[in-house]
Amino acid sequence: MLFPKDTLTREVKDLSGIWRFKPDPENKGREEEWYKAPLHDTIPMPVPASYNDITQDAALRDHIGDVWYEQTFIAPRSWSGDRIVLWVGGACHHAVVWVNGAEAAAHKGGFLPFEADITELIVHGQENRVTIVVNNVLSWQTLPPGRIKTFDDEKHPEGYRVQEYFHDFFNYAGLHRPVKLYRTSQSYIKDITTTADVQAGTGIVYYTVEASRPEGEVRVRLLDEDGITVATSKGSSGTLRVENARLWKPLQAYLYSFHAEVWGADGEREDHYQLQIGIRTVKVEGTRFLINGEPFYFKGFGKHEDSDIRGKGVDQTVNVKDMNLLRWINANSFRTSHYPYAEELLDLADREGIVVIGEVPAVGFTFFNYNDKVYAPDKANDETLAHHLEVLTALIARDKNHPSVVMWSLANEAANFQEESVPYFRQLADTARRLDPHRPITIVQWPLPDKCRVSQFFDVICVNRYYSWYQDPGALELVEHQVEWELKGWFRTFGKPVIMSEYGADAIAGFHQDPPVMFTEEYQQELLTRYHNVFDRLDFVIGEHVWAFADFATKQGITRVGGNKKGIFTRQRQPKAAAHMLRRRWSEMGDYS
Ligand code: GCB
Repeated sequence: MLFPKDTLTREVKDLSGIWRFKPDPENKGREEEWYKAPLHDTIPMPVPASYNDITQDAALRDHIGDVWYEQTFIAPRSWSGDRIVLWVGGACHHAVVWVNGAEAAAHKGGFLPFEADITELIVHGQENRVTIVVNNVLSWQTLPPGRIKTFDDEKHPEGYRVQEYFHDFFNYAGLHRPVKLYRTSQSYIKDITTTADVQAGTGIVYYTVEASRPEGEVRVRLLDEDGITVATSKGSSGTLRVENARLWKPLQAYLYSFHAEVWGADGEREDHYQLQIGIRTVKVEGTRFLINGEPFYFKGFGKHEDSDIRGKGVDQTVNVKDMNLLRWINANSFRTSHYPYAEELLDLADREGIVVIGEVPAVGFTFFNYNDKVYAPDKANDETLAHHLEVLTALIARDKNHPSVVMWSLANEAANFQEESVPYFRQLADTARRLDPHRPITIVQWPLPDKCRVSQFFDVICVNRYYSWYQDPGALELVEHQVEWELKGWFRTFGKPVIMSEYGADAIAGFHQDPPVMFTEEYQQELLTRYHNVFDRLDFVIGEHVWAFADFATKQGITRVGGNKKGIFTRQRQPKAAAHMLRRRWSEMGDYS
């Protein structure tokens, strides 16, 4: 599926803005067919945004179940005869879409787009109605997982229930990404796949263009940043050669425009689509992560899509600010913890040369108890695996052409110390390699190396660990000993390069104490510094991603005071003391290592 774009043949109408919104606390809307007629008693709701923090109503913030969105649009008369598609960038977590009362699409999974051909459902030159029901319930068969807990005791009112989930970030919900309408001709480009190689300075781009009408003639052009055509080709798959190619490099991005067109026998251009691509290679060799054959050291963060008021709603203002902060702090990378981020952010990362590890929303498949089986028929079962595979496939399909994305992360902190997880992750790893043989894969670890049963399937070991925080809280003097012991254990056991993909401490901006104590800015800075001392003496460590980029909202609980405060920036994107330390360190380390 291609991101909706204006091109020489396509036109996009963005339906973002204020939608009519109605919570459905009794979950009766589907049965009463609320989509059949305009919704009544609605409140205004911005799209894209999470609905949770928009009103003053705690019941809406903590709502479990369906909410309804409605918008009207005019399909221009000039579009009649064309193929009209409705694209939903992300509906957290399940959605059904109706157009003028007829079902157009149903989708499970909150972090990836879906679309529907609605050509037959709309009336041109008149108002059309789109209704979307969005449901936020998490179960063992969703990514991320969760479960509804109902109380059957006298202490709770009858029917009282809560949504439990096993990750800390708040379960924001709603239409988090734009909703767009676009038109193509009836003969159109369905998908484009590009991969690149470099041979003695010549850039080689292999491409495949999948057209809806196989007899259409496919023509392809590659333009440099000055708009000069550097290579052309014909046919639905082929090779483009670029002499003296400018490579896409970390923090020094160079993007070529890849243009694909489908032409009809009558000499008419039927469809045109363009992609920004980079010529670069990625490979793991021994203990090195090579980008264009040069060792790359990951400096950066685990992030979240999270900001005040809009929750997980895409906001390009926040996205550009975040990119600027990454450059300011001399970071070169981030992980899309713990779910695929909006493609709008990946476009910025492509442009800025920020390296990305793309993660599937498989977070929380663990209990911190070795004996409680997670990969079991009543929890993460065959249906869960099928969905996990489906989401992985959709993620690779969406992001495969982004030069910034260099590795796939298939899960965060799964119970892969359990024997039953082995076939589960073997299948996922095999699938990722088959779908994308060009990018390394990883899984982000929680168990210790001697307990992990799946790292043999992956190229890079990513480790999350919170010494002197969740373990031995306050004991900064233990950090170096423990980090070194563990990281050496990973290398000894699997012989693969290691990224510390999470480490950190909560710091409440403005809290100070020396000698450092937990929750102060001094403690956060001191803890990170001690981790760094270890990384600097271990050759097989190829990266450090601090947890987290910015403070973020969490579910309420006794370990969180107004959210997770492990951010190096506050939620409002202001630096804590550790930001200045990281900025110095990462500047001194240079661009690559
Ligand atoms: C983790 C998780 C991350 C949490 C973090 C924490 O291991 O991967 O999602 O936010 O710990 O701060 O507890």
